[in-house]
Amino acid sequence: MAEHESLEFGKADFVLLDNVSMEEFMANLKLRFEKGRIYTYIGEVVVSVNPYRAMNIYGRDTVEQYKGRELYERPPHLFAIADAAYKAMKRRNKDTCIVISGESGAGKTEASKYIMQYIAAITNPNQRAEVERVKNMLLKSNCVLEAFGNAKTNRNDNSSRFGKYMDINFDFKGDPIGGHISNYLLEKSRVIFQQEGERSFHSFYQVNSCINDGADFKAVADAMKVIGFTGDEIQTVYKILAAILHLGNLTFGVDGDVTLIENTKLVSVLRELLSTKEENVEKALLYRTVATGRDVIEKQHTEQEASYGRDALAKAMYERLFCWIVGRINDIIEVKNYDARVHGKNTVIGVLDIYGFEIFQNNSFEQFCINYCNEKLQQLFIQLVLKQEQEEYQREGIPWKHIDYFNNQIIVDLVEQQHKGIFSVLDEACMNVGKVTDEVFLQGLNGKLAKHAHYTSRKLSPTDKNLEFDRDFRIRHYAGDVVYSVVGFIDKNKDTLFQDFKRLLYNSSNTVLKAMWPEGKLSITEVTKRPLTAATLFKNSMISLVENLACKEPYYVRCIKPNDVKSPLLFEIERCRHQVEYLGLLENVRVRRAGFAYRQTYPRFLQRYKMISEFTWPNHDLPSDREAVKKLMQGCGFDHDAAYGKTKVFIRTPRTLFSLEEQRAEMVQRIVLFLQKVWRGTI
Ligand code: AOV
Ligand code: MG
Repeated sequence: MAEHESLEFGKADFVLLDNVSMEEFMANLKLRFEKGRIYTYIGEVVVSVNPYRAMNIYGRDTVEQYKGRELYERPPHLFAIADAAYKAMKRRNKDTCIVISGESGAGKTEASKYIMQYIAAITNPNQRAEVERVKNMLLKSNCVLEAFGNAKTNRNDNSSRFGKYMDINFDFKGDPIGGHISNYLLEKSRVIFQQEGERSFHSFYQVNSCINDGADFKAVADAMKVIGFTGDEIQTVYKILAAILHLGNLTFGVDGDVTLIENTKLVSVLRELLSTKEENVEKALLYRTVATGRDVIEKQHTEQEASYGRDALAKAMYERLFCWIVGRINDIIEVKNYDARVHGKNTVIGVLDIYGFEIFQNNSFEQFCINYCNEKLQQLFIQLVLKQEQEEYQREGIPWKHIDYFNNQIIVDLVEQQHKGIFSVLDEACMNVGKVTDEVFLQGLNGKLAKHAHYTSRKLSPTDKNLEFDRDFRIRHYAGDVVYSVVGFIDKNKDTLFQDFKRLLYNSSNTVLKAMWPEGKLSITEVTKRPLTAATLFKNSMISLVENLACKEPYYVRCIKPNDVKSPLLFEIERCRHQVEYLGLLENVRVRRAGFAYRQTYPRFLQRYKMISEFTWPNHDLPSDREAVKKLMQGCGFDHDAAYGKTKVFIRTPRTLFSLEEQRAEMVQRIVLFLQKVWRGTI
């Protein structure tokens, strides 16, 4: 429990509620929000409510208050979680990760930045120049990635349109020496289309330097310089942005049976920006090269195909640019010349900040992927916090009354299962030799999933008012129902980009641009492999992300959005209750409350604490380590706070562990003094 807060701010840890009920949970959350206490614990999980106003709780003085402290010594804060992850990494050599979840606009990205700031602030006490440089680059990379990967949506003015997982590497001293960023599926369709009230990626407005965005332009360009992008590289980045903007203005027409570009002046501009030949630009926009058997022919686009190609090019250029930026940052920040034999284990803290669950007026393939990603993270939370925990008590023979929770594995399967899952049906529809349309895909879904409790469609539920159109299908997600329109799924999944564009850009005399398109090197007859679909790529990347997180010691931040109008004053109780429900927070409290904060195998426990008890120091003569630990705990008066499993001792409250640690430190000190005396011969 955080002791330094008076009760007028409510309970600092939901575990301390008198009754674990939704009413009490919500009353506490609301009270704390209204008193400006935006963080509350559930054990080691931080629940955060977006304050929608600047809070004076992230400064140097606050950092000092949390540095090196135990979690429950100070009021709940992100810094305490960051410190706990850092300590686990440093003291126990554990790779850790901080998983930040919550719906769009709940405060994940802000939280991830504060966590990184905290880690930067508490490390490198010796001010080593190299470490300072790395820290600076890690912090600056956020600014660049946000400019290119975030956009205003109807849910959040600075919404992440890509998923980000950042590993920070530490040396044996606990100082950051590098990092690595993994990015997940950028919502590139935003380049060519935005829903009403939304914008494209921030970067476009920054090059155009319209209101407010001019200063950001300078900040981003400066950040790129600091990170180590060359002048040529930065210039190319802005040329590509300009080229994409011009592509957006390019229109096609027809003259007889010839497709042509209406505003040909733009072709010269594009040639200039992309350092290619003018005729090649025009040709790539109007024709595609196809191999028929041994022959290679040039086939003219219809007007519609040309427009499709133009849009695909704009999206692909932006996506490549984004991935290239991430790749360049990785080249620069990755750990070099680390020799584990000399430097000890290189450990990492991973920070995951991904796009949150979202429901828009119109939900398409992108929302489907984003929401699937949130299902995966919820499943990870369930596995690590609700399921494994309870299974371990049972395995160890600790008396335990099972706490029920909604397991969303069924929805994860609905999306990703082989053969039957939605992604499989989609891929199958894309491979169809005959007609490949969104409708065929929808028929496939209806055929395979008609009986699934979490799937329905207009065809299956014709009287359902929420399913307005024939193209609609609905998924009952863990966080709520979302109606998706099937329109565009096939195209977005196939993600076709004519080879001619790849060759065009590969043949650019701008070496930075050329490097983004290595496969343009292949001639038409050499391209044989069908590329993986967008859905398959995304699914694979999500599965490997979850595997990566699961092998680290996880820390959780669960973000809640208090209202939909970005108000610092409004705590919409129903809106919040819904989030508390689907995040499984009440179940989290129940498991935590009935459960144990700490566990350790008997031999390892003895190894660490045996010196604090006369029964176990230096060795015990009890029949088993289990008995010895029991005796030790009884002797210290902690027996009431412990349970003894088959192989492990479980300790309920962190405070007991803290006392054990204190006693151990005291004994170690005494033993050292004693040994020194022996050494000097004074005993
Ligand atoms: P998200 O990352 O969870 O949404 P953000 O972190 O971008 O949400 O937060 C949205 C906005 O809420 C920010 O731009 C701030 O204005 C405000 N905000 C959030 N946290 C704080 C805080 N601790 N203090 C002050 N203001 C805050 V999304 O990326 O859309 O899923 O996909
Ligand atoms: Mg975000």
